[in-house]
Amino acid sequence: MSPDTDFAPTRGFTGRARAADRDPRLPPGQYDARDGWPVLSAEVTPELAAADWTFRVDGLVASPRTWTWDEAHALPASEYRGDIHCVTSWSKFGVRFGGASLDSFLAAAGPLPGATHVVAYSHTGYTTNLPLADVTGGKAWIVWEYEEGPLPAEHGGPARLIVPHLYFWKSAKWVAGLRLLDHDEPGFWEQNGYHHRGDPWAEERYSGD
Ligand SMILES: Nc1nc2c(c(=O)[nH]1)N[C@H]1C(S)=C(S)[C@@H](COP(=O)(O)O)O[C@H]1N2
Ligand SMILES: [Mo]
Repeated sequence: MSPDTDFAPTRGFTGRARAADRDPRLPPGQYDARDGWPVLSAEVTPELAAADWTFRVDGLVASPRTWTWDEAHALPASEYRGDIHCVTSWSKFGVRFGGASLDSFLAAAGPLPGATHVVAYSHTGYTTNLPLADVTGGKAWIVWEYEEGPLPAEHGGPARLIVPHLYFWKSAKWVAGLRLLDHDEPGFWEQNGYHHRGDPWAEERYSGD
């Protein structure tokens, strides 16, 4: 029996007790996955060698560009240390991802003034939409390292997008590119009922939340 169910019926302080015990890093409705890292893919893990991986930025940009593995690694190194949250309700605290800031790629391509949204797409065909403001200003990365090693293939290696302040379905694995648009265009999960933005602190899980 959990401590909550032990005293909840008699004391009626359930909500308050839970709030006090709760790790402040945990958004509402989430649990701590601790050592586990669930694999969540609507797709089969592709056989994608680093040498064949490319990342493109196009759409509403001054100069559309494609980076190879080596070219991407020549950008200033940048890492994310912090938490991640999946809409299926697991969160992981204090993980490290290494790669390059998405800002470095975007600066080279030069977003045009009309660009408001992006669609991130994968080498496998997965898509997800994001407001441009959610992937600029140090909030998004293209990463190829997890902790101190290479990003495992089932978690998106050789390289994936991470946008850790939003639910993790926005973090396209095996990322192939980013298209800048002047409108919002729902991606794979968003067409299937997920929220367009996906802020875990606001519990934006499904469209209408
Ligand atoms: N290309 C691709 N990226 C994807 C997915 C996918 O099916 N294909 N699943 C998304 C979902 S729903 C989640 S929660 C995370 C899961 O990442 P993980 O498998 O590394 O935990 O990847 C996201 N990125
Ligand atoms: Mo997910």
